[in-house]
Amino acid sequence: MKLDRRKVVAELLTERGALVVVAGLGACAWDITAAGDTALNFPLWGGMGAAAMVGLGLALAQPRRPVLVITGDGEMLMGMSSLATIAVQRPDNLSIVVLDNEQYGETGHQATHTAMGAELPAIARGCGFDHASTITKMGAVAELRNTIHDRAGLRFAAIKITPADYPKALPPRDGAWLKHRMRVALLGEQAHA
Ligand SMILES: Cc1ncc(C[n+]2csc(CCOP(=O)(O)OP(=O)(O)O)c2C)c(N)n1
Ligand SMILES: [Mg+2]
Repeated sequence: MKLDRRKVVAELLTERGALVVVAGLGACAWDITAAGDTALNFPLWGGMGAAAMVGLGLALAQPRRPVLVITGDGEMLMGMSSLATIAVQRPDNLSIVVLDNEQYGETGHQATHTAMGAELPAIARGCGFDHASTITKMGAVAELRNTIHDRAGLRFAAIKITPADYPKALPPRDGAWLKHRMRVALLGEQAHA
């Protein structure tokens, strides 16, 4: 079954506590903002292909916090080689979730390679991820949310979603401001040093 992206993200971000969230550009950034903008959100406004690597940096810098990257299939395909680097670093507090609508939804619903046989979880597994799955049920999303918080190892999941568009929930737009907001939330006074 294909799931609803806003319900999936709301479930993943339930009682999120210390969870740090990076969102890939476009719809994923609007999704995490619709679930509630906080200082521990880092929505990318550009940098297509960079979301997983931003997540890796945060996970290595903040090893006691769970870090979750939520991105699109198009964005992940563009940054695919980052999966190899992440699997080599193997932070146990990082989870990468792809909201896979098999399209470049934001730019007009052009089909991506996941519509034509490319399997991102198989690619993640091939890079060395211990946990990589395809999710098609909300129950599995709830289980995934719990494992993310347990920091139970590096994991990858592709969640199959419908291609529905939602009204944009726009996060703050200034990247430097967003970065500083998160640094203050994570580091307190040290953020000014
Ligand atoms: C380098 C670069 N190429 C292309 C774009 C245009 N662009 C913005 S969002 C997007 C599609 C993203 O698709 P996906 O990650 O699958 O997210 P969806 O909208 O389907 O949820 C594209 C092609 C861009 N912003 N930057
Ligand atoms: Mg997509």
